[in-house]
Amino acid sequence: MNVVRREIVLVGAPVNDGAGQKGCVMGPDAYRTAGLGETLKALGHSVTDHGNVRLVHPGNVAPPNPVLRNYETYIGWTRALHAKAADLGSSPVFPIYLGGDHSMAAGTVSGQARAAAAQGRPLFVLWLDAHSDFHTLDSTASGNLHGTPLAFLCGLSGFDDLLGAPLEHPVSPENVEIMGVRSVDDAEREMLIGLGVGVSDMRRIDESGVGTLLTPFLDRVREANGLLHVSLDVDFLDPEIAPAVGTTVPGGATFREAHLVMEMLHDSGLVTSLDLVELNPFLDERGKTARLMVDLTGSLFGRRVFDRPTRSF
Ligand code: 4U7
Ligand code: MN
Ligand code: MN
Ligand code: MN
Repeated sequence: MNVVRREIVLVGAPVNDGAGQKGCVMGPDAYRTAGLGETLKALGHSVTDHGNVRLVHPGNVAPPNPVLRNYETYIGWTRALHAKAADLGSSPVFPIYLGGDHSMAAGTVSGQARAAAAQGRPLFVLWLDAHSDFHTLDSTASGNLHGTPLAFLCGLSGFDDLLGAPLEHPVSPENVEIMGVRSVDDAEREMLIGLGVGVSDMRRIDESGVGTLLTPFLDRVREANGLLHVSLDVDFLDPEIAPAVGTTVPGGATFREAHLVMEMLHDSGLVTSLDLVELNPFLDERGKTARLMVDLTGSLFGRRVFDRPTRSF
């Protein structure tokens, strides 16, 4: 098989407190149970499971906005995952962060961005999600912190508590592409437009096709010699095929659209780290969503029907 053998490291991030509904804490073990490691090994990769990262509680920090829920654990997880990701990002391994709700990406992506900067390479981020997760700590109305990580990562202000200092290596908003969006709050929309974040909403996907929208972004990553982090929120997928998520929005990516994204990402050879987030196994139907997420990861790591044409004419 024509796959580049990767050294994959699995990192559990049992982050639960950023979402409104409990249950993402079980995500890492659901991926292990669904055979993520075995699937990747069967594709010819080496897989090491580093177990779960542990939360280090930061002590008392007053939330800047009374609506915020579980602010201190957001800080604790961000710091712990930032340190882990900065470490893994400086070695040749491919980390897969098993969530956990999407607030964990504040740590994983900022750590990968630090490691990228140390190599003098820009980090690009592909955010596959029904939502844009672009609230600041001021603008969020729900107070659910899984709606804020991308704003933090792009360097918006007000997040200095997370790492205890201003973010040193923000991701350039122009290097972010959000795909699959169909639920954006007004405050987020203004900030996304103001900063020039790339957004391919579901309507654009319907009109142009997901492949046509993904190609120019991948070309830019390649031209910039960038590293590419993919953050895959379960709710990117249509809830009919992926019910195990607390924040379902109808009209999501189909089975084939999602696989095509993963297959194109594989063929690009550009992806260097991955988050699998927002799986809530408590809401799943006999492991259906966990298995789909594992299969999608398989496509990202080279699974295909044919690895060469069946004939030459
Ligand atoms: B997820 C929301 F209001 N925007 O802020 C909010 F619609 O990581 C949803 O993408 C956030 O699942 C969803 O609570 C965060 C809401
Ligand atoms: Mn999300
Ligand atoms: Mn979402
Ligand atoms: Mn969600």
